[in-house]
Amino acid sequence: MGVLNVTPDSFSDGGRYLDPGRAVEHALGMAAAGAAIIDIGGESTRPHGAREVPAEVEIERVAPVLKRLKGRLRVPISIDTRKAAVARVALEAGASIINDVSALEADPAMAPLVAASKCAVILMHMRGGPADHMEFARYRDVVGEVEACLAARAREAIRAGVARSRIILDPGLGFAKQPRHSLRLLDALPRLCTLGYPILIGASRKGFVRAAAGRNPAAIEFATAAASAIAVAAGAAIVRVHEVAAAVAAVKMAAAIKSSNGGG
Ligand code: PMM
Repeated sequence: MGVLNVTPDSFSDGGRYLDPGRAVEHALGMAAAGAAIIDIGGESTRPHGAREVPAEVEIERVAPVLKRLKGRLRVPISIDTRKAAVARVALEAGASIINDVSALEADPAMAPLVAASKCAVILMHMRGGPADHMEFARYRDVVGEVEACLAARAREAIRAGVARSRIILDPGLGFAKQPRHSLRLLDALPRLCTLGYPILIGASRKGFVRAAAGRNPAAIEFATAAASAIAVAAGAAIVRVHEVAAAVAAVKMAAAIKSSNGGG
């Protein structure tokens, strides 16, 4: 999954793709580089004080990009939003996945919309909101608590009418997580996979990657690719990244090693 942040203030690429022409070019470039999904977001959810934006502003940012991508992108589009009004516009404009970092909790209109539209949905684990989640980064058993919360959010979505087969779960690395929590969750990925849903991992350029690999931009990309390979080897179905070419190579390597089983 290639990330397209149409925002002025996202963590690593804020402001780069606010111009719809540049955003479209970047989406097409990521698809050409092998992205299987393009995730478009109009609200920054970076740690430490992301600003909340009204639905109209998010729509103003993402709608022109979706409109220009229509008929030009061969891969599914996911919309990274917590707001039903934004999701509705995106679905009408061709998106087929809703990536909700609040796991359908932020907007009561979201679950009925997902249920009625038959799109896929990504339910991500977070505590608090994008502006204050780091205040809640305290756990006794981070893996057990995240696992229980994701299972509960999935049950809630199913109760609201969302088909089980359309649900993807995400432990939300970096969201209400200290670096050690994100690392622990990545290490425990096989256990999260036993929940029985496809798992998405978003490690790209996050603080825990920087903490492990240093702040050099090249080192951050190499470490992100390593995290993507390890995530896929441990069972992740989707990795959400900014640098698609590196992730595709890393994922292909992990898949090749996995499929060698039985090769003699
Ligand atoms: N991370 C960010 C934004 N949206 N969505 C999902 N499902 N999982 C993530 O890990 C995730 C996300 C923040 O990263 P960015 O600001 O660099 O896009």
